[in-house]
Amino acid sequence: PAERLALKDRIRRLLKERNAVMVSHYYVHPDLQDLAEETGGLVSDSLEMARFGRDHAAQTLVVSGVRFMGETAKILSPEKRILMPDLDATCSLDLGCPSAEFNAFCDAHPDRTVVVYANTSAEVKARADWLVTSGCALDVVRALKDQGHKILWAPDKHLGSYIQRETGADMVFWNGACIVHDEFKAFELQALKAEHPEAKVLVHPESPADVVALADAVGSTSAILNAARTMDATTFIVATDNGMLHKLRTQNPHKLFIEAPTAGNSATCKSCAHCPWMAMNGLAGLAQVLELGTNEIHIDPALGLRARVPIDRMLAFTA
Ligand code: CIZ
Ligand code: SF4
Repeated sequence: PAERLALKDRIRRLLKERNAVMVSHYYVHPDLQDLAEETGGLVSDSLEMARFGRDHAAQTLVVSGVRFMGETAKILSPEKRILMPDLDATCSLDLGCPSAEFNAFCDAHPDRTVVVYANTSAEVKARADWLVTSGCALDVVRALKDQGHKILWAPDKHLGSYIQRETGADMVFWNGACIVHDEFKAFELQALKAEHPEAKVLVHPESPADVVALADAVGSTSAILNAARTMDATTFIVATDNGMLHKLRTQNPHKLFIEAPTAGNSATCKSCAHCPWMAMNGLAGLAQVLELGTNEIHIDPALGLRARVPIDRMLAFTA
């Protein structure tokens, strides 16, 4: 604990010395969330992290999250220095959607508008017409459908099929999944609900359809926070990365939050409700990065310009 406090002090001092501001995702360690907020930065989802990074005056931005979040920040602010605590922090959705195969998939469906999730590489974004996060995906797809578009969706199949069920849009899907949300189990969730009949169930739409079907509220991390604040209940079962519990509990100290069940006790569980890549972000790595200026994100400028088009569309749509 003494070491942790010393590291946090060092990070606060270094952020100031470097004129740097920090954004943290809801899924990283509570220490990194608290540091971002205490020092004038932001804790949020990837959409608001991107917007905040773009609009902040600081020329050095520290992104605690996973690789695509740092890349999006760099694409939006090529003149800024973007640092990350650990450059190996990636995402199963990004890894599962290599750009060569993705381009071939798009080539096979030339009549479709390409909508990709933020959790993708710069190369995949560069091929997209629209970028979305879970916070705005429903509204974007609904608007595209109303304008007569047919949609190619990548990479999260669960989020894509949820959006198709909600909007009735004509969609084809890339076959990707988030290893964290894919592990939530409907049968076990039903049993937990029976033990807590008064509880409301909050589910992130990267979860399988049978888990989404048991939800009282389905939505992005921001929507889950909003539901917990406003729903008339004191007990909630939460199906999203358990990093979210920190914000949920600090915003609602008198409410009870229970983690939704995963296949956590089976040998097949790869994540057990916490993203292994988000978990790579730590105080020691962050202090070192600020000290040495290492772990900078670089994006080829021409690629960045192309990848920026669908990101700007999303930011304008949600402004
Ligand atoms: O699961 C993720 O990585 C999420 C929720 C990203 C985001 O959009 O904030
Ligand atoms: Fe990717 Fe899932 Fe981790 Fe989010 S929680 S970064 S979607 S693997």
